[in-house]
Amino acid sequence: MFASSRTTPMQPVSLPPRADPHDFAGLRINGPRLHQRLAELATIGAIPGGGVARLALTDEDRLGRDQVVAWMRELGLAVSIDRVGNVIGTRAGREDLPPVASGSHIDTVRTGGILDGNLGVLAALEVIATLNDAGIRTRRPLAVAFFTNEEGARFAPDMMGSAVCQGSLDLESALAAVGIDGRSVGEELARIGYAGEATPGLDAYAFVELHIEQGPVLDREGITIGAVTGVQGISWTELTLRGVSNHAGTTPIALRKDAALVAAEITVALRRIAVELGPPQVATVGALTLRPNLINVVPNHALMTLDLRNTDEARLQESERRAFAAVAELAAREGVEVSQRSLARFAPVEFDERVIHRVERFAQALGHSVRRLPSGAGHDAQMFAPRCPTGMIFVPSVDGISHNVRERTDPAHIEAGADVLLQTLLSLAEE
Ligand code: HGY
Ligand code: MN
Ligand code: MN
Repeated sequence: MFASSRTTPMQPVSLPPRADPHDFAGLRINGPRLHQRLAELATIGAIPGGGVARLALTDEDRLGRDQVVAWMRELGLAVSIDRVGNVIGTRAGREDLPPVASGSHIDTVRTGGILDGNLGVLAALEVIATLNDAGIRTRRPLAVAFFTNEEGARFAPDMMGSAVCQGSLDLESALAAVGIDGRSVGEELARIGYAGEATPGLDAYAFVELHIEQGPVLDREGITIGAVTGVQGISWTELTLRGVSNHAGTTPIALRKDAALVAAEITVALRRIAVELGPPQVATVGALTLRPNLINVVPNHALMTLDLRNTDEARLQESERRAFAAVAELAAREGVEVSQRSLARFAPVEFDERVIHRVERFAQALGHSVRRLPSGAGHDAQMFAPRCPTGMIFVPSVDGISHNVRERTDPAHIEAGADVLLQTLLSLAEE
């Protein structure tokens, strides 16, 4: 029995005795139904190459939301939409207790694969469908959620909806966030009809999320299930560089204040810092726009983003210190002004040993290879970890590819992950 993480220290416990009335060990999800739903959702916002583009709160996201809400209702879930657009479908338990929750996100990056986030939501719905088919009513309610703007690609920060849901981001700041196209979250929620009335919040007994690894580890080692130990820290910063636009032909090098040069040198400096600090440190300049962006004009303006991550908070801070020092020095050397704005900052998160252990045990009981590993990507689960026993289940990404239309996972691995999710949620929901 998990006492709320707020009251008792978390000690690893052995698995509780399996609760009858049903022996769930033989229960399995319906693989073809899960693949069918994944394929149907993938038609919404489909882009060439087999991926999807459903940036948060776009019309494509609205259509995806409508489809998943329709599936939630078909499965008999009570659907609530909160003021930041999080959608939670709840299945009643035998008793009115804090629910066991699962889910993920259905918004994607612009070059998204069909599994990132979507797998976690649709596998959780497949768990519900499997319990409906088997006529099983769990002791605790089950809640399946998709959270607004997990990706953060249009509006920062990422994991926005789950952060508001779990109280680590205030609602007004989220609604006021302005996206890369100048529209606010609040405006876009209203425009697509997902400015719900429910107050954001979910007091879960436990939270478990199934997700693709999005990295190379499981695929390279030939392992089917990842028992995720936690999520690395994330630091997102926006830089605005201001130089002087000038004629590309007449302006001597010594007289230039070239914003593009400084942006390029910052990009190189970030790679140097990541290599100096060594794995798992990563550093990325993902977005860079120059103005006036013309062949014969020295750029006077660069807008760029820095994404720094590490599993260790102290080393993440060291990477930030080195990066910001390099930015200041390179800008000063070129006579370019720089201003910076934090877009997101999440410390590393550790998941609950009891949930990690349970994922391992069920993976083994189902005959799947399993190993522990941290998550390089951010996830909605990290917002639940400080509030309730939380864990994640990974399945391999072929060649470690993600945020890329070529994102793929072996169908058998998808089914294995969903079966481990089924067993893990069931065991928690009978406590
Ligand atoms: O950026 C991330 O790690 C996640 O995909 N939002
Ligand atoms: Mn994701
Ligand atoms: Mn993602």
